[in-house]
Amino acid sequence: MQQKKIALINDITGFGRCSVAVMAPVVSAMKIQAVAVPTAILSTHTQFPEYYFDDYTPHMRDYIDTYKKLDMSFDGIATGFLGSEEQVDIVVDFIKTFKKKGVFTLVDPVMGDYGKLYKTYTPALCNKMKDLVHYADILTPNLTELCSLMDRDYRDGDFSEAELEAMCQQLSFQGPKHIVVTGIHHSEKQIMNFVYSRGETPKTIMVDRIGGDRSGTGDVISAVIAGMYLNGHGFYDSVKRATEFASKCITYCEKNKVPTHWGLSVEMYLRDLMED
Ligand code: PXL
Repeated sequence: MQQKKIALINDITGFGRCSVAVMAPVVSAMKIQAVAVPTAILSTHTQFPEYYFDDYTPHMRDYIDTYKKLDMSFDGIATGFLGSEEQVDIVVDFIKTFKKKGVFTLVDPVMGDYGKLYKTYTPALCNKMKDLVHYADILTPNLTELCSLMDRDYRDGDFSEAELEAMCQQLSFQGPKHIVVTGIHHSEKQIMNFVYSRGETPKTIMVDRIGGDRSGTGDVISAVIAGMYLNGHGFYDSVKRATEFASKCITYCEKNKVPTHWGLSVEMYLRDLMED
């Protein structure tokens, strides 16, 4: 049997365990080959007070062209942090070229958190991100990103399950069969993940809130979902495994006083993801 390959269209950030830096080891542990397609190169992620940001847009077409010429194929495509509006067009072209029958696309519409957009995400870029939704099989927004995609006010993150279902249903009509809204503030003690699959009753997965929010958590969760799904698991089981893995890493970080912007210590538990 051939090993599976996933294209990770995302930034490469040296310090802070986000995007490719954390997604590649996670999918590798799940026996899937990670192929990085960089969107930007950063020294640290944008939650640090200082970071070097090199937009990779001018090089992406040539980079991707070699994969076209080599007639390369992928089993999955996962997109994340994008650095410019033009990149969305490049990513759409990538998906159109490589999304052959049976290939799935996970779009993590990375744009912001806690009701606020990241510094590099202009309103125009956020608007453009809506184009990508049409190409997703799986969409993994947090509540901030869901609201931004739906042009809804964040309202301090206070949404009922019926409202979440209605928003997911509307988004699902645009393309993605599966949507998980991650990291919803449910109570002081718990975080809710809202799992929606078109035509099915939505389910929630509750996880205990352990300390403050940690950057890179969404990237770890997306990577585990992509890996599980590629390995033949259902969407709900994939999300469950992803949230359990992230919780375990977060517990370790809390116990060991890892600063919240250093990302999750996935290295400690990669072994757990290795299945036969
Ligand atoms: O984890 C999301 C993310 C990805 N990539 C970069 C980021 C962030 C969040 O801040 O700055 C560069």
